[in-house]
Amino acid sequence: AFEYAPAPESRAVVDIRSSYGLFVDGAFSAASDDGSFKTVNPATEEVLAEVAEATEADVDRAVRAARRAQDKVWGPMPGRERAKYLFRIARLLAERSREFAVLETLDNGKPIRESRDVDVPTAAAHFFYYAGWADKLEHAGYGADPRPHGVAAQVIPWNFPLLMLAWKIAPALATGNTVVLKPAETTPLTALLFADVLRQAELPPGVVNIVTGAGATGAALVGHPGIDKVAFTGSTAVGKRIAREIAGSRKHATLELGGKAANIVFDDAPIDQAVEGIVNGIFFNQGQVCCAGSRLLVQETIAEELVERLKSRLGTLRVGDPMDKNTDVGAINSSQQLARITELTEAGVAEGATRWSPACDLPSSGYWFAPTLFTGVSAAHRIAREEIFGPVLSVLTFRTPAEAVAKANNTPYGLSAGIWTEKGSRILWMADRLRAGVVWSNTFNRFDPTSPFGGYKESGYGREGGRHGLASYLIEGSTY
Ligand code: TXE
Repeated sequence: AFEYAPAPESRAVVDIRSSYGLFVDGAFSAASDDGSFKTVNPATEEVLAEVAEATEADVDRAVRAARRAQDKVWGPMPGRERAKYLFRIARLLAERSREFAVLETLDNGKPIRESRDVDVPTAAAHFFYYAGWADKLEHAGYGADPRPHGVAAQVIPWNFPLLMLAWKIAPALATGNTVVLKPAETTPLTALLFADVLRQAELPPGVVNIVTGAGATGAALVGHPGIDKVAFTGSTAVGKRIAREIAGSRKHATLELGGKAANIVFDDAPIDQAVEGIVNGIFFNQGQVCCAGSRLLVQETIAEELVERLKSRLGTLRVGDPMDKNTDVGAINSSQQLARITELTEAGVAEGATRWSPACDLPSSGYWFAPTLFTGVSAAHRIAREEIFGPVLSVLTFRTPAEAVAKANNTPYGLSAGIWTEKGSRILWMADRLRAGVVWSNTFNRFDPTSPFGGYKESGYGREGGRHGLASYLIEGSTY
């Protein structure tokens, strides 16, 4: 069901309306003050659509609808009935995957190959996976009849708009919660197409509500007294603000925040495979990935050779039109994000690191950043410490496994890490000592609905995915 002919030549594949409303209580409507904002194609700066900007009154209406639906319909519904809806949603996502892939690429700027092969199928896989849990919650490990929190506020970012929606909505619905979700302001369109899927699936009104808008809408939602549980993915700065705001309230929260992952390559690593893994680790989705392998830690003995190999591989990356199925690196999502990447890379040069990019012609309109490699990076440099969230790799070296661990852990973040070596015992030794929620070995950026994902330290708390992902939506499973 996930296969379809690639090469969607144009946006004719998906019907993009000129304006979109909020999705509340099963219907689309304008904002209470008729306010709206524009969403653009970051590859062209062309306006794709005008989208309603939810006010506090709209958020209130959405939370009330979610509460009614939880009390009257979704909460009392047996798990096996909820499962039917989730399976239906999963099937519809798979059937309409081409529309979703094209719309995601137009609104986000990511290569169509990624939205087609990763974002959309993995989103559908999450609904299939959690559909399977809905009637088996007694096996989740939280007692015979675990209870949902009630109404969940879910705020998501722009880097994986549909996939983050699936990570949030699927476990919430499987456990009997209802939802008010706010997509990011630069990528609202696949969430609104998803609302159409919900209507097709005949999900009862109010079970999922989608309020579009910027940070103020998110703040109104998270702060609403009718919310029982908050799930946030985004910047560490906003995550901390949310944690402060709900401290002392009855709300539970999970926060999935930034990262600065180390991708650690030992001298016995299968080098060709490692080069591909490093490239995938930092250039997948233009590096706009919380778990991106943005710090390459390479063993000193092979550093020179690996950097040379990386440079020649970077020279073959195709940067440009995200709708071209051969494109490897697409557009940066917004002008703000481009400005942030530019500022941090300029700081890298100013602080003394050596910058290198392959020759590539970037389109004249849209938001673009060439794949970039920094050598001569020290741990004190901003490019080694701060999340850049762009196609920028900083190379550092180490001599011993213990030094690799120390350098990898020398960050306020702790979301993910990668290890490349032929030695199984070394993988286990390292994984035990790395302060990261996810550790990949001889691969990177693999996502699977059965595996928990989440951070240590300033990367947040709580886990999404797998059986662990049910916990934060159940009273008996929640510790936060
Ligand atoms: O994030 P924000 P931004 C990192 C990445 C990036 C930086 C800034 O380093 O460069 O954050 O990105 C909503 N109350 N990540 O500014 O603002 C907002 O509308 C409630 C890593 O885009 O955190 C959007 O829906 N919600 C990250 C969502 O929060 C608020 C993914 C994320 O936006 C709010 C994204 C408020 N006060 C950025 N203010 C990851 N973990 O993957 C904003 N929002």
